[in-house]
Amino acid sequence: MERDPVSRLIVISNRVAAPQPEGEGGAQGGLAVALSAALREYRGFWFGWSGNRIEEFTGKIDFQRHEGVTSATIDLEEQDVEEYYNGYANRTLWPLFHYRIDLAEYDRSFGAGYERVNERFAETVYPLIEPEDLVWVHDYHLIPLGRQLRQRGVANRIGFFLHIPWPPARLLTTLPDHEHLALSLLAYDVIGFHTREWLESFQNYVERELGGRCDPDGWIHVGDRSVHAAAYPIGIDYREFSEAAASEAARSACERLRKSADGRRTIIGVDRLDYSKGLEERFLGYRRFLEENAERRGEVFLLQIAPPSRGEVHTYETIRETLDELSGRINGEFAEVDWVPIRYVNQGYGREDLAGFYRASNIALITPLRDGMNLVAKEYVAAQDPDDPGVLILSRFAGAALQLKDALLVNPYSKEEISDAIRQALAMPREERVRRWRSMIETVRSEDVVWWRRRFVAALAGEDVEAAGSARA
Ligand code: ADQ
Repeated sequence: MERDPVSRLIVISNRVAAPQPEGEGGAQGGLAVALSAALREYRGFWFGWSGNRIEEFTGKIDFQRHEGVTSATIDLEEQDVEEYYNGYANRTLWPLFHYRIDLAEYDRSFGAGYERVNERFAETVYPLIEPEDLVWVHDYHLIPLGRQLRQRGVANRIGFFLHIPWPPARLLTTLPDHEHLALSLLAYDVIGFHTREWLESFQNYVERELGGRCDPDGWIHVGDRSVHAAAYPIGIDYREFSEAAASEAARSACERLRKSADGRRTIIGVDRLDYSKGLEERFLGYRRFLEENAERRGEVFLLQIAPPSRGEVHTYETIRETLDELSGRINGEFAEVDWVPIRYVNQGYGREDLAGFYRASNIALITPLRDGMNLVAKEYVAAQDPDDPGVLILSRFAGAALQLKDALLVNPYSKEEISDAIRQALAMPREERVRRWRSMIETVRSEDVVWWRRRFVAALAGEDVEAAGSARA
C-alpha cells in the first residue's frame, strides 16, 4: 500500500469508535466510519473520550489496538459529560450550527464545562505528541483544543476539520462569547469544511466580526495570525462499501426486502434520529404524495430506518415522540388490510444489511434540513445496480448536494417539492436513471474518503493540496 509522506498522524475526536460488528446495529456516526478507514494506513493513534463516566477525573489513558488502529482513551466525570457533551456540544453548538437557534440553549455552565473538558483533553494528550507529529482535531466538540495545546507549548502542525455546517454570521452572533470560540480556530494551521458554502460563511464571519482579511487563495489573516481554510468534502470508503455491497449478507438483505415488498416499489430513508435530518418534514411530504396520487397508493411504501441517538437530550425524546405519532397517524389514515404506507424502524443495521436495503430500494429520500455532508446519499449511489439504478432524491441543503448534482434536488421544507420528486422518480425512464447515476457514481468513486483524507493531510503537512486533487464542492 502506498505510504503517505508523514511520520505520524494523531487524530483527536470526541469519541474513538471502530465500526460496529455486523448485526450489532447501533447508530454508527459518519465520523467513526470515515476515520477508522483513514487511520489504518498510519502509525500514530486516535485519542478521545472512552464513553465511560467516572466519579473523579484521573487523566489515566487506556491504550488499545484494534484492527490496525491504536486508540488512546480517557474517562470523563458525569458533570463533564453533562456540560460538555450533552450541554455545549449537543444542546448549544449542534442546533445553532444546523440553523436551529430556536433549539439552541445558552447556559454559562455548558460553556465552562466545554472549556474544562478541552483542557483535560489537552493536558492528557500533549505529553504524547512528538515533535514531527501531525495533529488532526475533529469537529465541534473540540474547537478550543488547538488553542489549549498551543498554550502548553505544542508547536506542531495542527489541523481542524468541522463535520457539520458553519452557520451564517447573523446566526452565530446569537451565541454568547462567539468571538472567543471563533478566535480559537486561529490556533490551527489548517481549517477544513465540507463545502465552499460553509467555508464562505466562516470567511464572512471572520471579516464581519473579527475584522480579519480573507485572501482568495484560502489564507485568512486576523491580527498576527494566519491560517489556511478550504473545502475538503468527505466521501465514503468506496472500496469497503462496494465489498460490503457485493457480500452474501447484502444479497440476502436485498432479497429479504424485495420479497417483503411483494412487487411494490420501495422508498428508503436512513438517518440517525435527529431533528436536523428533516424526518418530520419528509413524512409530511410523503403524506402529501399519497394524498395527491391516490391511484399510486398501494404501489409504494416508505421504509424509514432511524436508530435513536443522543437519548439524554430532551429535544431528541420530543422528535422521537413526534415521529412515532406522525407515522402512526399516516398509517392509520391510509393503510389497507394488505398495505402499510410507512415502515418505521428504530434500529441500526450493519453495513452489509444497509447496502442490501439500498440496492433493493427504487428511491432514496434523503432530505435533511441542514447537513454538513450526508454520507447516506453517497452510500445509496454506491450500492445501486449499474444497469437498473434507483433514483436519489436529495435535499439541496445537504453538503452532498454540491457534489451530487444529478440527484433530484428538493427543498426539504416543501411538501410539494418532495411529493413532486417522488412522482418524478417513480416515472423516470431507465435511460435517465442510468445517466444520472453514472455521473454521480463517478464522483462517489473518485472523491472517496481516501481522497478526502489525502487532501487534508497534504495540506496539514504543508504540501501542495492541488496535487492531491481539487474539490468540486
Ligand atoms: P451524521 O450526522 O451521523 O454525520 P451521515 O453523514 O449521514 O450523518 O453519516 C451517517 C452514517 O451512519 C452513515 O455511514 C450511515 O450508513 C450510518 N447509519 C445511519 N443510520 C444507520 C442505521 N440505521 N444503521 C446503520 N448505520 C446507519 C456527521 C455529519 C454529516 C457528515 C458526517 C461525516 O452530520 O453531515 O456527512 O458527520 O463528516
